[in-house]
Amino acid sequence: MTETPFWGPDFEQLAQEDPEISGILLSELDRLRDGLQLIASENFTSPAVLAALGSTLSNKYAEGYPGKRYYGGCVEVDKAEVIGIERAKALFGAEHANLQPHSGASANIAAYGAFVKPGETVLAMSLPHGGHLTHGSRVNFSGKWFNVVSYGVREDTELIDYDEVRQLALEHKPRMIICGATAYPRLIDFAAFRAIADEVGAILMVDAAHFIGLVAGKAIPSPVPFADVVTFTTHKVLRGPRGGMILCREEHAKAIDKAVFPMMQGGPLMHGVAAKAVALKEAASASYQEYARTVIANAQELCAGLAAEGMRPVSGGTDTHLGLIDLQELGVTGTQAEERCDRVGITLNKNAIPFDPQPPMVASGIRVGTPSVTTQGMAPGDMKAIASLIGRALKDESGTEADEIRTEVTELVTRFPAYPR
Ligand code: DSN
Repeated sequence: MTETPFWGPDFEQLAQEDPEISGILLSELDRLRDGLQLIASENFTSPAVLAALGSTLSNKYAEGYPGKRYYGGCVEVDKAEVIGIERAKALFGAEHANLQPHSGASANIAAYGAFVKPGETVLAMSLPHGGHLTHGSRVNFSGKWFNVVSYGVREDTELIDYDEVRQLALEHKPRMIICGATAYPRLIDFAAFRAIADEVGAILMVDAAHFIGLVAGKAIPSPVPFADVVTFTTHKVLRGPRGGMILCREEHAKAIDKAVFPMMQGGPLMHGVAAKAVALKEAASASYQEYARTVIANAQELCAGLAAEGMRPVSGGTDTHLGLIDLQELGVTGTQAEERCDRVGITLNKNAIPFDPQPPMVASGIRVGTPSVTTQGMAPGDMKAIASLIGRALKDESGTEADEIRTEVTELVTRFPAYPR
């Protein structure tokens, strides 16, 4: 038998050389397999994506872009990056793509760097209403270096208040308007944002991190025709490696590329770039489109099931992969809910709800998402069981039912193995 030509992940060698770390890897795999993973921003990457991540492309310095590098020996990584760029452009109908941002925050820093100078005004969604740290939080570079004006949702509908967005834009004349969120379950009206941006001469940036996988799967409308620039992470519904990506109009290509490198980052992570290319190929398949549609159908059923358990979905439900759930009627805080779910093997996160009376570290809500359970093969018919398990876990203040609930969680996930043994 000839030796395998690929020098890839070798778990046995890791186990021999570093049992401490290999043990952690195995325990984490058990944790993923044995529990319900409902964090809206997580997913289970494919073995092909993991293989690219665990490859020798990790060794290569490749500052610059394909054909214009500051290091020799980039011939192979150049090919991987070009393939990835072409796949991104084709999948999203974009004029330009940059696969080098290390993360969503890095992609957002680059977008600010390309379009806004320190001290200039940016209009973005406030974090307590579902935005993101990089959309102007006072503790983040965005809030420290830029004059960020925030919009939010209406108290009665819990939907983005487009009238408020327009009024604030007219009043403050932002250089850039950002839409996109981390805890907003509804579709965003990109055409409305485009019209407001045009009215005040602003750049429109869409932070599509949470929903870009649904766009890739053609399950929801795309922001690409409306935005000057679209930033996102590659590891959420899109199911790629951890990382970031930027799409933009050709007229902004140079500014974006220069903002990623050399302005914000040094050497790209070429194993990550190759893994992004693999994920983009997977996302272009018909089965991925079916997956994206099921992610939404599952989230809608999960919200309905949680409502039946006495928990209120913010805005009444969801159009996407996530539900934001108000627990006030149940008399349980977000922190308590996260802890009670954790002890039965259900992983989710506490989350502020709009106009939350609690501080963010306590919060009145939870955020639930269906990317991972859908990758496992669960269907809308399975969501009622998950909602019931969450409901029982939350109402079990003393923890006396915890063992029984955990057993039922294990029984459920065993029918849908993540990374089958
Ligand atoms: N941390 C991500 C999320 O969970 O939504 C956003 O950056």
